[in-house]
Amino acid sequence: MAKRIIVDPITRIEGHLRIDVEVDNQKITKAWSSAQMWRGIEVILKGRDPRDAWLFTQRICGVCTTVHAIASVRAVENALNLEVPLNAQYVRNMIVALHALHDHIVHFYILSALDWVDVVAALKADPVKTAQLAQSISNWPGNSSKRFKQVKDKVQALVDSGQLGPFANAYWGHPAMVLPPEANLMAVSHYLEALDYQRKADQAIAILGGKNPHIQNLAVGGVTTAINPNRDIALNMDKLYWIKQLTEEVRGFIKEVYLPDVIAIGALNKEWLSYGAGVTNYLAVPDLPLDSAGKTFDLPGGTIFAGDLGSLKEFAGFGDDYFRDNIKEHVARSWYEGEDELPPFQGKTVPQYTDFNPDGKYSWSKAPRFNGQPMQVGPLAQMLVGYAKGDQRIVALVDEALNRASSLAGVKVGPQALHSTLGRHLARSIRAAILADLALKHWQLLVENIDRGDLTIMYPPTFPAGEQQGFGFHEAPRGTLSHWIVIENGRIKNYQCVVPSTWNAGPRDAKDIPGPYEASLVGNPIAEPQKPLEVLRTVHSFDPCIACAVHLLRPEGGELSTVKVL
Ligand code: NFE
Ligand code: MG
Repeated sequence: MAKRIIVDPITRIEGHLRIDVEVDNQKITKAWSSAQMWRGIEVILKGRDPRDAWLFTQRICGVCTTVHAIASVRAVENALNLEVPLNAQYVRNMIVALHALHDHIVHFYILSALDWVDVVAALKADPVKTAQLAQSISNWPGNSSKRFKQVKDKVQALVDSGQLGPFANAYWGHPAMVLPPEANLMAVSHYLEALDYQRKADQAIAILGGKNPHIQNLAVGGVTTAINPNRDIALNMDKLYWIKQLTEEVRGFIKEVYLPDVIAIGALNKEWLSYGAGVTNYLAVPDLPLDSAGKTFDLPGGTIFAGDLGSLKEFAGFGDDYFRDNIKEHVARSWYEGEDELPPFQGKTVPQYTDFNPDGKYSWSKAPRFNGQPMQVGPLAQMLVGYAKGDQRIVALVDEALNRASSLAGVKVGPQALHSTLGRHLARSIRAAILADLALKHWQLLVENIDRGDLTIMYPPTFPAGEQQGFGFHEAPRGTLSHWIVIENGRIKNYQCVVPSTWNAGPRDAKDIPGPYEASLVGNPIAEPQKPLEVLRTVHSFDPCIACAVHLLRPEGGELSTVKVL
């Protein structure tokens, strides 16, 4: 008989997510993804000055702090047909890239590695053999037997103290944890180093953005980062070289640690390259614009349907009408008034909480659809779009990673394996490697532009009377983000955010079609129903953020459901 497992809350994510699964014969047969929080950002924006929207929307999330700011200024600029100076694009692009580097490192090591890495089993590792393993996959200077011995002693001291700290309450010793002790020790050592490298990326963002989290240097029409090579208070050459140094250090960690670790963990858990595909319609938007208007980009965007790379249809640039005309948000299974599917410009956000009903309404998340279809968003979507397009950087790195995984796994791992739980991790680490190069490329472009004597950072906006509509998109760490604004006489009339985790974590729609988390869980094995590690593996592979997905807190902070502990 089918058994119901409720995991509530899912931990090591941002926000409050409940996952229900039905398990039959040790396999998941049905799943429900329920966002358990409601915030109110779209609602409080009404009537405000569009130039302030980015400061409010950026507070949607404490993880992807920059992304709503970027999407917001792009939406207002699109409504006003306003370009931004090249310097502003480059400064924004460096922030976008550095933020993603921080975010992808934190996601892999801090939020998801412990689904694969058994910290307690690392105590059985031989530090010399660990160094041999690590040196066989990477040239990272931190991969010495001395370092691994220190980390092993540190973990031993933690275990002896009985206080595991950040390593408490995981599913240690679970039968699905198959890494050899040495791979576990290597990964624990890299987990600790990851803390330093994500901070370096954050530091570089703070130098550019004034503070972090939540940058302060955006403006509709550009940035407020004063550039002057000769002034201490402005972005000068000293600060630019400091940023370059930090970015190079982070790039080293990504290429020599993060990417090889994901390849190794993937090869050692190869059956997880076949679980978790779920929705194989993919959506990504182009990003890192190379011109003032947002027509050419360093990262590709488009749609792919039914896993068929030949179906690729690209987005041309900011304002693309294929993007604008195909998105609707469904609320048939969400705790909002109405049943209608609405395009974002006409979008409504009127909360109406009823109980959790798996056959009716069961989530605070809306269900976005593209041309009526659920879409998977995230690094995998963007890497597949790039692969389908023949983007040289992406094809080269994807093929190299698949070849390395094949030789470690002893079986051919082809592009088909990307449609999976571990494929999402692999795509994210490849995207991080590409973004690290691109952060430095945009650093170079900025320096060359300054060298030509261009110090312009902003084209100030003017707001005509009457109504304007605009939308801005951004490929955030978790995928495609778009903000949609209707302006009337210089004030916000409507504002809707369609967010990566809304695409992925969203519930069923009016036609009962499940969202990506729900679809990806079906077919996953469950070895021990009391310890549903496999649910975490697949859900974490998307990097959930429910603060973003719902972007709406009940002001009274009321309890929405009782937490059911496993
Ligand atoms: Ni709150 Fe976010 C990202 C956005 S989530 S983390 O990336 O937008 O979907
Ligand atoms: Mg929304």
